[in-house]
Amino acid sequence: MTNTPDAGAERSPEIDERPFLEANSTAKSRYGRFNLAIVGGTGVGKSSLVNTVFGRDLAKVGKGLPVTRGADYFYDDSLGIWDLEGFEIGSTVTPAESLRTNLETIAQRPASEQISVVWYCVLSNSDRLTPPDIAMIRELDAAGLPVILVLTKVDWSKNPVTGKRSVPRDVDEFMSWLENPVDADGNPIHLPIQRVIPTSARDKHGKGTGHGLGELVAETLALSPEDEKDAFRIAQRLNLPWKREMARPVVATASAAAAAAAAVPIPVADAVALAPIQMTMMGRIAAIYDLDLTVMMSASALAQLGAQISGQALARSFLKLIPGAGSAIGASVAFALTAAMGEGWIRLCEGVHTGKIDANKITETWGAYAPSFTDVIRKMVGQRLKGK
Ligand SMILES: Nc1nc2c(ncn2[C@@H]2O[C@H](COP(=O)(O)OP(=O)(O)O)[C@@H](O)[C@H]2O)c(=O)[nH]1
Ligand SMILES: [Mg+2]
Repeated sequence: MTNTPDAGAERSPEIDERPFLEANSTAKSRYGRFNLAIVGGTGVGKSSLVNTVFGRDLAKVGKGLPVTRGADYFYDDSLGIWDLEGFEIGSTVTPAESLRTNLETIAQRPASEQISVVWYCVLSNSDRLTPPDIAMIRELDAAGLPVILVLTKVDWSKNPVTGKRSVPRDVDEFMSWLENPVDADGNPIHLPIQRVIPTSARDKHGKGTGHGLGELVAETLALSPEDEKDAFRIAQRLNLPWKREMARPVVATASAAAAAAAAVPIPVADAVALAPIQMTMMGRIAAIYDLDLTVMMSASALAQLGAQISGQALARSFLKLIPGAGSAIGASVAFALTAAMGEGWIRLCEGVHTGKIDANKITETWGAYAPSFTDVIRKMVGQRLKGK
């Protein structure tokens, strides 16, 4: 393994990237994959919705598996999409019968491919559900699947004074009908859906990020089985606070571990002793942000990054800030160093995740996050000195 020596360091620290890689793959397999089924006719906007919520076009970048007629499975590490066809022109079986057969086939697939939630997509400017729609929704319910009825391509209007967004009148009427569905004779219709959510994946000019999607992801999370919620939080790309909430405890755990490792103060020259703890933390956080850094960065780049963040030069510069710290890293400095590193790494991962930072430039960009460490350290040390 080669490292570029840090300026001012007597020897370049040897950082092992394996703890990062191991923690990353362990976290990935522990969180698993979230599987969504999406049903609806061609052109209703299914792909646009999936691409906006999950930030990727699985049909293009994922692996595909045409399982059976009318049921395609696209997947990557954290996300699986079952694309279930609505109607099939010229078919001898009804759409509901074909859907039931497909659901039976899916039930035979591995556990990692089982559907958690269904988005049943209907154009928002329809006036009601068709009998085949209703029959299909009943099939999904009979299979024990929670169904969100997603109204697509809503043409929102915005109140110029209040800025409040509202749906057109016809969509409003459709939504009222869905809340209390009745047939032409006024008899109630059994429609087993959990929620109706009006959405748009883009504005009418084909731009923007859409509306109603925050509610859609919140409801999808609420309906997901408990042990799949983290997988969904990871797979989706709209709600960053969810990811931050998952990442913070990882930082807390690593900081506590670093403090314990430095219970007997570590000489600065041995600051790399904390590196495995910090690399593990970084690997886990990268999994939460669904970043495949092992693909994006070479192992040596990863090791170099580790050297940058865990290196002696950095530890030494921190120690300079701390009056009377001497030349050894004690528990509280190790804690602060790791916590600050974790916060910086979270922000960096967010940047890559949202596309603001080029993944190929992480090693260079990281430096820009380092100054914020000194602020964090100063604050923490300030608190510690005050506490004495
Ligand atoms: N105005 C508007 N057009 C949309 C919206 N979502 C998708 N579209 C357009 O509708 C067409 C079909 O969308 P697509 O996602 O491919 O539908 P799919 O066949 O159900 O996967 C495309 O031309 C999209 O650009 C939306 O929310 N508003
Ligand atoms: Mg499509």
